[in-house]
Amino acid sequence: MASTSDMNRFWAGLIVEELVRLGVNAFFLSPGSRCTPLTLAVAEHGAARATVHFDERACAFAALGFAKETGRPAALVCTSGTATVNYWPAIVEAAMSGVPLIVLTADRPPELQSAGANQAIDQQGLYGGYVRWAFTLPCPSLEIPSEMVLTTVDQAVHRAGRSPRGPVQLNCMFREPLAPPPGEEWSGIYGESVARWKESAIPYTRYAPESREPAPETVEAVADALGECDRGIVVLGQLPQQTRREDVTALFDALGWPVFPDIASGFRLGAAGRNLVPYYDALLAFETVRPDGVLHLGGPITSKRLLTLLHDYPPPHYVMATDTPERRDPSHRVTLRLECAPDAFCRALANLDVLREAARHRDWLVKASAEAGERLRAYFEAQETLSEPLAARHISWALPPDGVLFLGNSMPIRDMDRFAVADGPPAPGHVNRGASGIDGCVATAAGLALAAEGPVTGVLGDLAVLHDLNALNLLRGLEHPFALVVINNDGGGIFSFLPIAQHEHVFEPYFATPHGLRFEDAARMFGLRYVRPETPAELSAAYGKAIETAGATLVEVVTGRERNQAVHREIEAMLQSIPGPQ
Ligand SMILES: Cc1ncc(C[n+]2csc(CCOP(=O)(O)OP(=O)(O)O)c2C)c(N)n1
Ligand SMILES: [Mg+2]
Repeated sequence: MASTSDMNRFWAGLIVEELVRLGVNAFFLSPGSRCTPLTLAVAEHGAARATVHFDERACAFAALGFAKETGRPAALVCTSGTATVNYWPAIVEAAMSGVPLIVLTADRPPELQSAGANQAIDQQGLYGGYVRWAFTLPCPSLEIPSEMVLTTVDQAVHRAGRSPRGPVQLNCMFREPLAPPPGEEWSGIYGESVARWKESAIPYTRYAPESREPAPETVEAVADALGECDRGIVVLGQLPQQTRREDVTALFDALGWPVFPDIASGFRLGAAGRNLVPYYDALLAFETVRPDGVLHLGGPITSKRLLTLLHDYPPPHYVMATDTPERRDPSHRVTLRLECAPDAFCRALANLDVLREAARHRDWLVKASAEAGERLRAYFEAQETLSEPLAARHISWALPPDGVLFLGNSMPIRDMDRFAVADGPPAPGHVNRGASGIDGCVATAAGLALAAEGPVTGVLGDLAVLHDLNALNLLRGLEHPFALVVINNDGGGIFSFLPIAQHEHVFEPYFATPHGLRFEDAARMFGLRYVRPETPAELSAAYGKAIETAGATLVEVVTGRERNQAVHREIEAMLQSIPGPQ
């Protein structure tokens, strides 16, 4: 007879080993008792890589960041009760931005459900429509064939990784005793079929990869639609991590249309390519920009102005190719939709020679964007005080060549999108734009850093950092340099740009929410280096040093919300006078 703790150990071992065989070897765990069998299985697995953080909310965001950077699912392990609910925000973000996660929630056995047992909540279906699949594994038992555990893990990883990618929940019930008694010999594994699996090194059920190629007739339909356009544009949203950049660039060249690259596309920073229009946002007021055709590749775009333009002037042809089936069309403008890998689509379309060049339109856009870049360069060079656009500009220029960037929601992503240099080093701009929360940003950046091969820069607002303060703990002991640039404008600077800013009686206390805090003591508490530059030259030196020194540095850039608004207005006015097309 196998003991309960033996069976717990057996099933947890099957789960972890099968995950590792499927390439899911990064585990993010939080301490707790009910998950003991899973925690032990991870801790004792030679190929499992464990990150432990006490706060499940931040731990889940770290897993999200890790999965973003690697393109592979990361696994989460937590105990039962409210611990599981703390995963919610990251699960929502992962679902909405298509990031695969395997969420292992430990649960109490059926006899302790709805019976007033301690730390027992209803965890089945907890995450509702935000998981691609949810399954409750019953308490480990010899009555149940153990290969069921393996096919469950195989199915979970398949559902997390197939389109639409996202999180899955395996709710794992365990009965006490959870840990083996000290000194107890483990009887090994049970079941003939599983013994065969144990001898091999491959997953029990292998799923054949799904096709990511678009159907040829659909590509022809796209070519027909786009062939009718005189003023087409390519809009580049966030592209999947595994996208082959050269295929996308080959399409730009073949198509000859102007390309508007979002900051998250991987083409905005280090924007090399003859058709790229990095400063398109500054040019959207010109009538000539109203496109009659849009080819949108990848995820959503940050530019509010571009969204408004496409809403106000519906293009007759709007083709969107992304690797999810979801409707990503808030203005309801898409006329032809392809679910496929954007690079596969680019390869297929580049081979069809039926597209009409939009040369005049493009040439002006490319020229005007270069003019905008020149004006921004001159403007920022003359600045002697720190500002938020200047910080974005500076970091985009000083990023290390192999660097990874994470941008917090609110102003950091917007400022980088609009003001970053185009001819600096290329870097993928990671963002949490699925649900655009200001939560979990430090942890997401930490997760990226745990996966990245080189230095990581996070640019975050002060409220975002305060919201996720305990995630600073995840930055301790990082191997590579990590620069956490905190733009401290004493509250939510973005709200100054909204009409509510005119309502003085409520604005400061209810919206801007100033706190008067500085981050030096927080950095000290978590053992991070700290620096607070006062001038552009000091920022340059401080960031340069931070990004070259192993471990984390918190770089606090103190700005003011009022001045920030004034700087934005000044830049706006300067860019508005760019001459239109002749
Ligand atoms: C979890 C969450 N709560 C609230 C919001 C609403 N919100 C959007 S921006 C913002 C202010 C962010 O302030 P900060 O991080 O300092 O950035 P800043 O606006 O100053 O650039 C808030 C509260 C949100 N997006 N997510
Ligand atoms: Mg702020």
